[in-house]
Amino acid sequence: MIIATAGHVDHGKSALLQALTGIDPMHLPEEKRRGMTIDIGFAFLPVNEEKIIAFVDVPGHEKFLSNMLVGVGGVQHALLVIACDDGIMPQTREHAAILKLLRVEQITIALTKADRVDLARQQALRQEVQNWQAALGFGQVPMFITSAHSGMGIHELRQHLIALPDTLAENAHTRRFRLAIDRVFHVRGSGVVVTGTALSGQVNIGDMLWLTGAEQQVRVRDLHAQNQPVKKAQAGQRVALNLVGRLEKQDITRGDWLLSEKPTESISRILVQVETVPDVHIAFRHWHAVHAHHGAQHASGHLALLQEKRLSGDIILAEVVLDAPMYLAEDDRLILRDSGTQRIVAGARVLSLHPPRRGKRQSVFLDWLKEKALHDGDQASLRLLLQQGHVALSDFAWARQLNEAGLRALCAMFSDVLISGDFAMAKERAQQQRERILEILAMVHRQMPDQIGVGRARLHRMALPAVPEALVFAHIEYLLGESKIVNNNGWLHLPEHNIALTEAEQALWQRVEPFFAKAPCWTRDLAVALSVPEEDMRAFLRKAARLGEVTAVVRDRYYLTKQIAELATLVRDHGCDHAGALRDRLNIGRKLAIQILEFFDRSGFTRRQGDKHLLRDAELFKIANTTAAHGDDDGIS
Ligand SMILES: Nc1nc2c(ncn2[C@@H]2O[C@H](COP(=O)(O)OP(=O)(O)O)[C@@H](O)[C@H]2O)c(=O)[nH]1
Ligand SMILES: [Mg+2]
Repeated sequence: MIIATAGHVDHGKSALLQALTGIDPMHLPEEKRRGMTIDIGFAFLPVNEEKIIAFVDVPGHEKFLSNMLVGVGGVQHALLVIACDDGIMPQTREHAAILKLLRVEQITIALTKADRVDLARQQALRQEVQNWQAALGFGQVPMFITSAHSGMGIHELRQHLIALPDTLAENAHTRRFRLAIDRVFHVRGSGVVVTGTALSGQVNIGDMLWLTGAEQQVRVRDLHAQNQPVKKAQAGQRVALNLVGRLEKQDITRGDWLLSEKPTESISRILVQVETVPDVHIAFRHWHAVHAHHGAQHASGHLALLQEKRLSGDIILAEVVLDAPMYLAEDDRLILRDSGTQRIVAGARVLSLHPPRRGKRQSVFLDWLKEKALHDGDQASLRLLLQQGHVALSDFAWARQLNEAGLRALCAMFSDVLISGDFAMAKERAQQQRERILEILAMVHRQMPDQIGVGRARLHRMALPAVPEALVFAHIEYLLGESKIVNNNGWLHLPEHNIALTEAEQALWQRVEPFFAKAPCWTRDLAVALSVPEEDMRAFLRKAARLGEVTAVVRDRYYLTKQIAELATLVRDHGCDHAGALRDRLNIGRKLAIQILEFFDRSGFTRRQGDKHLLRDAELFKIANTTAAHGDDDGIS
């Protein structure tokens, strides 16, 4: 557990920590000389074998507000310090606002320097502070009257802090590891050591992590948590990591992050809910130049308001456009400072890492975003995304920093959701999409009654072009399994759309098939050779084509469909992608080689570029297995 101090300068934060722990958190020579906290400091309180409380001491002086923000980033508890003689001062208000905006809900208030005032003043201040904090909406806040000099209240306060529950334990098992680096050292014999607050997940010796800034993979050689050597550290602890990589101390700075893995994209635009507190004077405007603080990191940027008037319930939706990437997850809290005055203007809760390119100010989207603002947690986030359509689970899990176990547990709570590979979608929507596939197939059959059906890639494009292919293919598999559709050599059709050869046609097929052994056949040649009227042969071959037995490379010139698959293999695997190569390989005429390649172009298997026919959809014409794909067959019958 980590507890950060907060409060106005000189109100006795550092002295209180020293009284509680016996450790002076001020470590810089300049701090000792000036008697004032400048940077964050640390003190540890061992409670028992398992439990050590880490204290982060922050500076109260307004000049060092950035350091204060680093200190309170990612902590669960705060100890707000107010001196009995001074009472509530500007940084008392500012720090309390920050804790509120960062959602540090569990706070304890210490009224310090009680030895300097009389009992009446202590009680009056207690009442004043009670009213003030209640107005801020902190709820039940335990309050202690203390003196670091006389020792008054120190024992009681210490016992209270020791008994505080650790709220991050579950998070350690369901989230990915994230640590905000606030200090970097070079340790002789060990190399680079970084320290920081672990926001989520857990880390073990030997783990590989992604180091932002230096942009490289690093290995954890050694670990300390709460100032003790450990094999494993987790969320809610102060962690020191000895890192192995191609790096020097100067490659790392405060504000860099250690992440479970390399982010797939860099985030510099986010949608947020702007949050305010009654105590802070807010005067932000559209495109307000701001400084955004998150963890130990900060970046400049602008606040773009998404609507003219505030939505009901005082929800303010905005886009934060950052000048440098930040490493954010949904529901993370940012503190926004005015770039000019440096004062806090607001907090921002991350609603989405992916602002849509268009339509983000349209009411449909704003209504959706507002709904998102009204709820939090993984379940609501997934539910709202499912409302919009399919969800790529890997992206979703990253945005919420869920690990595999966390994602699995979450998905298990959704009984009405279909999971297919990386995608999730509401079963109801999946059902609609499957019905759409069946409708499109029926339409195809109506429009092209002499075609056996369509290949699955084409069916995807016709029925649900905006849905990922993998998801549509999964629908098709499902429908095949339910016998709602039939697969004939890769051609998909409805069961009732069945065309079979008559007995006479089957007999004719026995005589026709051997002619294909050496070469493709023209309709007329087969008609002559077998003494069948040419029109009858043409009709017969078209029917055989619909059944998937033969395929025309040009009108009236057929290959066996399995021969086409072999030709496709030559192009796919042996690079016979120009007419000369194919001609030489097969020892055929140049004209036929061109016909074949042009057929492949039309099918969508290849794409012509100059003399070459480059592979476009390598999966086509793999008809060995039952759900093989077929390309477009336009223009040939
Ligand atoms: N009389 C009295 N003085 C205190 C007490 N706690 C702190 N001080 C003094 O107040 C000054 C500021 O204390 P410090 O802990 O540095 O305040 P911080 O800026 O909030 O960390 C120092 O001179 C302390 O000696 C206390 O309980 N009683
Ligand atoms: Mg101090």
